Amino acid sequence: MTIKAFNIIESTLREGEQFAPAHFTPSQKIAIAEMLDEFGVEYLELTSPCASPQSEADLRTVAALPLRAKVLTHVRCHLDDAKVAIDTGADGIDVLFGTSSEMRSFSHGKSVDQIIEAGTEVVRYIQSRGLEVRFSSEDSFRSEPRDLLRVYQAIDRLHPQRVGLADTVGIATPNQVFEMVSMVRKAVDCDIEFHAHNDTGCAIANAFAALEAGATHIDTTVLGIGERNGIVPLSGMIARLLSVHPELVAHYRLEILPELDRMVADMVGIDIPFNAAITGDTAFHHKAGMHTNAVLNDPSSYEIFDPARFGRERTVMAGHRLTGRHAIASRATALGLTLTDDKLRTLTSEVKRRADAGPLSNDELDELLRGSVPA
Ligand code: HCA
Ligand code: CU
Repeated sequence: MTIKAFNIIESTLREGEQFAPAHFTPSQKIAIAEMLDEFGVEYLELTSPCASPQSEADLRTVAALPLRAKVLTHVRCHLDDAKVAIDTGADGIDVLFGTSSEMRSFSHGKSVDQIIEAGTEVVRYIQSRGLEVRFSSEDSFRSEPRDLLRVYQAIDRLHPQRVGLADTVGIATPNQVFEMVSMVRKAVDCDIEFHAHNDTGCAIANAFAALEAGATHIDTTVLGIGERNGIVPLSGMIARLLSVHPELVAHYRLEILPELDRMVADMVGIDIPFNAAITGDTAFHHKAGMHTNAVLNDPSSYEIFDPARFGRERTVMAGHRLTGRHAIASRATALGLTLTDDKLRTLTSEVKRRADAGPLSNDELDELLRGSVPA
């Protein structure tokens, strides 16, 4: 199925709060909500107001901000929780019920019929109060497909905005996600949300497979922060889509992704991971001679995105033993030096020889290049 349109449910303020070192202050939550809104996400999901008094206060504060994004909160599928959430100012409520045998035996001990009964009661209540509602099954990929379908179809008859599938333990493969979402797509009329954990590094691939199978909403967090090693990172999901369906992400303010990732990394006290798509430190760094030569000729040889789209710059490293003549020539030109071909070859060999003991700093390289040309 071609991906037509999709919505981001940005859960840094809910799943992201479940990241081990995360503890957002009220003003940090406001800053995150505002920057995500500026970026253009369609939804913000916030921690349950039942979690703590400050969580409820923060939900009310964020819900009252003049944002374009809709504000959701996330609660257990209990009427008591839904009642607390209903008049916080949130636009919608995401409810969650465990359907796997693991959850049914070790967590809440309910049968499929009881899940349907409780889900129906809560969904109807939220609808009667005029809010958007989503019903999600926790641990969907260790649930019996038969049970899942029964639950989703019963809930779909109530016409909620969405049902959600959650790979809570990060066990699913892209093919499994594709199959499961395709099956649900055929069984329900409402929209489908997908939530992917990253325990095996498949979160982005799984979310993409879900979209290809007809999911309409994807959960992300900034940097992918969340329970254990987190979920789908916003920048990575954008990169995945941008590379194949640029029209689907053209309306987002892509250039603020580096600032967004940096801000949240600082708040939770981590670095932006080196391998983060788009925002990782080395995402637009080129090193080996073969790469630098080609990139200096035409950046698209080794870059699928123009770094300028994200306010970033390409860097070509030259002072190391994997360097090549083009990288050295380019640095020389930047210094205003003109080198003959012979000189360039000798200098490149010299850099490689010296750099066998360790990379040259920029100053060391520049000194070597300047020294090679008579003043
Ligand atoms: C959890 C809940 C959840 C919920 C996902 C959803 C999960 O912390 O266990 O509501 O879609 O991963 O199942 O984050
Ligand atoms: Cu989760």
